[in-house]
Amino acid sequence: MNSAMKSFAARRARLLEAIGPGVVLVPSAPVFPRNNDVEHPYRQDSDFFYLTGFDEPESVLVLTNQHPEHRAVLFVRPRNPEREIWDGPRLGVEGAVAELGVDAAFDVAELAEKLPDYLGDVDRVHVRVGRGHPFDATVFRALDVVRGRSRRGIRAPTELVDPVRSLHELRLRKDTDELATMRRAAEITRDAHLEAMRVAKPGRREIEVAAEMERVFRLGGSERPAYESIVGSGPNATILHYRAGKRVLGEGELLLIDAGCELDYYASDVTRTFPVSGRFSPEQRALYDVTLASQQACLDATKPGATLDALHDVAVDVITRGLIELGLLSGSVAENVEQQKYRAFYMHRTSHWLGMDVHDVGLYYDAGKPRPLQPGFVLTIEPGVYVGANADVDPKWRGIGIRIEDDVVVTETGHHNLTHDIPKHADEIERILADR
Ligand SMILES: [Mn+2]
Repeated sequence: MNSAMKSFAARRARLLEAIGPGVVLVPSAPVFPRNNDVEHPYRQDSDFFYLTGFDEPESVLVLTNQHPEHRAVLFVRPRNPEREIWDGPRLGVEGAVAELGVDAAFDVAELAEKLPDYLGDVDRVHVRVGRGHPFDATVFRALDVVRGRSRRGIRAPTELVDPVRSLHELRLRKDTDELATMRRAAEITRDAHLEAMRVAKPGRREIEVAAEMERVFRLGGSERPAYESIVGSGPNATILHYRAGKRVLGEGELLLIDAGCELDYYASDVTRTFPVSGRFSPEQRALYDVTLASQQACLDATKPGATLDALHDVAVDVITRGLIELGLLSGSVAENVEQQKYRAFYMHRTSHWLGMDVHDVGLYYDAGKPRPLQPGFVLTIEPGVYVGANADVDPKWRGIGIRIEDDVVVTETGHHNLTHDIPKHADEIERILADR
């Protein structure tokens, strides 16, 4: 086995050890039709890739502690010279064993027939159902086949267990190889944001800026953006899930860019906001500095033992104070926080897990309590301030949207900011924009 194969095999072994007696079933991502004869670009399911390193569709991984010979079994598309002319090479059944290091592989056409054999006399099946994946129906049918064998003395599974406490717990803690990939993803994303600052001048369209960034992603080795890039100019910056449209960047406006590349199945997720004409207006600068101060306060508080709820409270506190000082909110900090008045301007959470999925897997709460951060967790810190076009404030503040987002690894002693070298201080941004 080469080193990549070994690391995937080690993950499978760790998962089997974590679950105890039982079987894990993980299907590949479905293929999604886009329109007539066209499919959406295929992207393997993160759980499946995490355990196999295999990017072909129509595959299923079976991991078992309860089979006499097999631990890891893959069902895959068989070799097919005719189809491979159209769709490209397939690893095939023999290739899956040789290249992926599993104990056995079968034609996926045999899945319905063979799957029940792996579920007999097994109590617990770890599988994520209920998300509309066609594999759900295959699992349910297989369970029913096993139940039909009860008269032969074969026991059918009685528990379906969501893998969030086993597989997703492993994924939540990034190892050194994963962190190295995330560091490289962050570097490509840094280069793309710097390119955006160079090209985003009044007169360019949002979508052109997105295209320039995605060019940097691909030239840097990234397969794809980690999510649809958000490039929102002027009032579009206050629309949280705006994408990138044909709007032309206007003099004096801010541009909010939330974009990150995916590299080798790991995401980066970064937001920067800057003035397209090169200088912040006094109102833009005031709200920008409030947002940056809240982000810095959150970073300072990021260490083992802290919780995402506590970080969010820090962000809310700094933003609320700032907005009171500037006159967008009135009254005391305590009453604004308690009555959630800040939500008129800051309506989303401050952090999410980051990893193979941009909103990565892993529990946020355990037994009702926000879970303490541990070394190896990776999260975003992304406070923002958004003053809608109709906000009940002095009109000079309206239409300003700001978010600042970094990707942070929790370390033994504190944290490491993977995206620390993407400029975010207002003076530094203005210097860079003056040089273009
Ligand atoms: Mn994010």
